[in-house]
Amino acid sequence: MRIEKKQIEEVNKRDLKSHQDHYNFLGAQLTNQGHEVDEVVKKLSQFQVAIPSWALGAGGTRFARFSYYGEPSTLGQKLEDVGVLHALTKTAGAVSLHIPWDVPEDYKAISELASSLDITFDAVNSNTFQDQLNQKESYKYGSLGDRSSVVREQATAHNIDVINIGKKLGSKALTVWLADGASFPGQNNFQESLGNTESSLKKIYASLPQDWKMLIEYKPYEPNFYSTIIQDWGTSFMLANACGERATTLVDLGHHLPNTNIEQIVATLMYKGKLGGFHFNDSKYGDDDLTVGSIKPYALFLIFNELVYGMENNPKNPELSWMIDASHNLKDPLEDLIQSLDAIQEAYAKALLIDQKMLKEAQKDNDVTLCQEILQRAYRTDVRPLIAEARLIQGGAINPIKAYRNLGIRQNLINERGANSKASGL
Ligand code: LRH
Ligand code: MN
Repeated sequence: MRIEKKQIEEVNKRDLKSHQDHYNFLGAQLTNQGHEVDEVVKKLSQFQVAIPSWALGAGGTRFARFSYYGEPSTLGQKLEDVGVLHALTKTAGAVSLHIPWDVPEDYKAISELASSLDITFDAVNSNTFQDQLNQKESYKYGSLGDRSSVVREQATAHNIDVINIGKKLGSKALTVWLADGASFPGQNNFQESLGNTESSLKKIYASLPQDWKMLIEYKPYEPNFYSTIIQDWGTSFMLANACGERATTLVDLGHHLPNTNIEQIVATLMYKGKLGGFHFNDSKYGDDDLTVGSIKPYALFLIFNELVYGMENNPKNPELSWMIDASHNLKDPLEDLIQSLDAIQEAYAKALLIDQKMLKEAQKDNDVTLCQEILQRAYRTDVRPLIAEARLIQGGAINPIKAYRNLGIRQNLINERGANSKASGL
């Protein structure tokens, strides 16, 4: 399924006048406040987020999985769905593959399809948290950190295979997330597990092409429920430093214990030039993988405040990988991803409206009240006309959810693929 530009133009027609009124009104307001509105819109239009290939079908929990009809059952169909998201939002110009869930059968065909949809391949993800059919060694008790050198070698070899798959697709980054850990005290020797993990990561790093980066993702718990070897940003940061300059830390928003100050972690990693990228999602309790901005939109805004400051003041920090990592138990996966893309753009746009110079002044004067006023003036600005304009000037939809429904995309996918097609992934 492909969305043609003229289909979107048709849907936009009804909203064009009111959009222009809102945009002109907000533009005048922001210009009076000293903002370069065109600059903000340009930054929004250049901001591309990678869609996780494993989140284009219905997710599930250990209790149940309620299928969503017309799911993509091949990598080609997954790229088409990312193409639909990109055609409507113009901010989903990349996909992040998970191996072995998404090993291309025909690299040439997949690359041609991706470029015809104006999609690039962002980080590729290895998977040593599941056993594959006919796999020699099990990852039940660990992988890169396992006490058995045979298991570690198998897991290291898998990560190098993933790099080679990514190279054929033009990817420039490897994401390593390890489920490795223990569910009971005494099960593992912490130092032995950490040491094993460090030496395995170093071996993988040694195989990383010179123009690639390695993203080390941390997580406090699940599937292990007592300890996880790479449990927090500090452990990931330490391992990234042990590996080398192109090893960095990946922040998955759902991988933090309650009330963790994630924006401070972001600032700390950027200060040290070790922030590699994000897995955006939202959560109320654990790694809930909910729609971005659906639970804690202000926290996301504060994170983007640190990102905007860091992108301005930490030149040594590598270019960031912006990716979503979500799971859809109730919503149409494509609508859920559209809402996530919108929330990310909203947080970024609001953060771009923070008067950093005025904030610096107020901080210098310890004018705590004014500091909050400066942040919240930006946060309380309805930036939706800026995001719609950034989409519109690229041929996207003023209101993507409305366009998605008006164009009957889900029904078309069901007609094309049948109701019971099922996506690989989580
Ligand atoms: C682990 C994680 C990781 C992926 C997986 C799909 O919770 O966030 O990024 O490999 O989800
Ligand atoms: Mn993740």
